[in-house]
Amino acid sequence: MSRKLRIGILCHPTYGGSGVVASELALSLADAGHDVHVFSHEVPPRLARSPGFVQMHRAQGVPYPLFHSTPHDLAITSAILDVHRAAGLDILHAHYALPHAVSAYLARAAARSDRGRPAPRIVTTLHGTDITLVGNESSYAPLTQFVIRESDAVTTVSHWLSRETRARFCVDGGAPCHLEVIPNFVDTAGFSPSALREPSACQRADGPTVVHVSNFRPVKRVPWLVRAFAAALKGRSATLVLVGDGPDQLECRALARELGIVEHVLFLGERDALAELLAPAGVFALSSSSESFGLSALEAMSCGTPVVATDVGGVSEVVEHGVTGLLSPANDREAFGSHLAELLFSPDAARKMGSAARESAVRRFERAAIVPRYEALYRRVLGSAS
Ligand code: GMT
Repeated sequence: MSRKLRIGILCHPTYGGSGVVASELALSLADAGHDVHVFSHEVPPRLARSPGFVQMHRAQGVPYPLFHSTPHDLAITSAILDVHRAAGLDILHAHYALPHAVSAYLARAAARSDRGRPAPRIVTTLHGTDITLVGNESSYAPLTQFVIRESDAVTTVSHWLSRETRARFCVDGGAPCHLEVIPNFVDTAGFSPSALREPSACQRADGPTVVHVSNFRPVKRVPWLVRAFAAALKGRSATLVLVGDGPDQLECRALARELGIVEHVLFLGERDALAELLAPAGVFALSSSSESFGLSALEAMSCGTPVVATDVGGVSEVVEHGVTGLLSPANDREAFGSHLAELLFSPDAARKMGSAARESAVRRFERAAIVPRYEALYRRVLGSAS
């Protein structure tokens, strides 16, 4: 039998996206019998709500007058070293290039100079804006490129993100980039059409519902979605259920008032009961200007809810146009609104696509099929000894 691994997972404690992938992976690896430690400056919400056998290291650092801001990434490096010296870590899995791949790189360098236990190997998973926005910013690009090349293995969550990474960071003839695509995954038992365990806002709402879940950052274009939804209504009864919070939330509230659709838009804020909100929804909407994968769309599909989305980034690797949802060009708000109306007001078509969406989530993105690919990658970078 293969020996159990000691794995450190570094992540942002985000409510969605990379924080969810990292937490679900940590919990799944612990279930498989590995020793798993999560390093972050807060407990990621998806981990917080689980009783799973994962050790959490909350590393925030200490403010000091000389520091412009508190360097929590250095505190994470120190916490990793502490665990490594006491118990040994085989793998450091950094989610989102900056700052985590840098923290992992420093910890590996320090562990090498310790000359005690073998230093851990680094696996970096790129999620999206760590390449397209943050990594592309000139103040961070050279460091992003360095850590990609210094990682023992790098994964991307979609083929699209792999191509973007190659085009931006692997073109100058330096050390080769070893990129592997491992798509995001979903727990299809938890996110299921029968997830409704308690009454949900989607059932109380007026008419069929469109659900959107995000952090309301500009890249998600929630105000654009509110406008598209208003156009789809045409005097009919339906509700847009907005889950999550972030910078554009106030603008969306003002816009709903301006467009005269306040009665048709619900703001639920951040919620843990996502499956319960997604399962009874008529449609899930993803209106981003860029999206490397679209994990929230996959969670909706797994609940049997069809998706209306913009055809950007890696979204078409998740949602199949005309089968599991409807895609439109990023700037075609009219088409997006028509797609919303088509699924909201033709329940038979929506149900058919919802069933296909569930089938696709189970067949292509089931957690039990994807997590072993990370385990196999860890063992590969550790060499045959493990
Ligand atoms: O890159 C981000 O915007 C943040 C990131 C996150 O940490 O929430 O989201 C990205 O990673 C998710 C998980 O892999 C993907 O499902 C999202 O598509 C991706 N977001 C973008 O590309 C905008």
